Amino acid sequence: HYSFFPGTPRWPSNKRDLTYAFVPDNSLSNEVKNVFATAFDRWSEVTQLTFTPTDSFATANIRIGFFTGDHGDGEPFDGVLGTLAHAFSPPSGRFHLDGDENWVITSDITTSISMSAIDLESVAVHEIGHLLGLGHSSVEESIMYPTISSGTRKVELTEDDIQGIQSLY
Ligand code: TQI
Ligand code: ZN
Ligand code: ZN
Repeated sequence: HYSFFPGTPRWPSNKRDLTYAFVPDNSLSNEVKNVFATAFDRWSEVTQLTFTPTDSFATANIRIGFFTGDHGDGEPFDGVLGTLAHAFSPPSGRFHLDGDENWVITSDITTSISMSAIDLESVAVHEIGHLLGLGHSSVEESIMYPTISSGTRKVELTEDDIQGIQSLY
């Protein structure tokens, strides 16, 4: 079953159109940016929320960046595997990914990826759930389940994820 963070933080009802920016903007390919756009779409399809990219990271609601090791927020990354990414509950909008991971991009669900490779979209869909206020779920098939088997791609929201987000928004 789905869960929320303590106190059930969420984006306020007058803030359902959210913007996101990549920091630093010039270092990411359009292919990578498209993966995030697709991941955001999966959540906007089942809610009233919209997600729009912006170049102005000073005003963006959600800030996405790749960092390695200690990057100044007290939650250092740890090199290959271990922690892959972290996102903070609303209205923080901080979404950091571990630049040391072997990130892969594939749209092909049948492609098996090597053991140390991490499917970027799978992690993005999970972390966006956290950015929106979802905690972890006890349903193993759900996006918000706290572990994923290595070499797995999991990007489709389950009924549990949808019920969770629809009870928040
Ligand atoms: N990062 C953890 C996560 O996002 C960070 C974390 C630990 C956390 N405990 C938390 C976040 C409690 C919110 C609340 O869950 S991770 C997966 C999964 C991670 C793990 O790098 O371990 C995914 C990031 F589910 F596959 F294990 C993304 Cl998809
Ligand atoms: Zn961080
Ligand atoms: Zn998580």
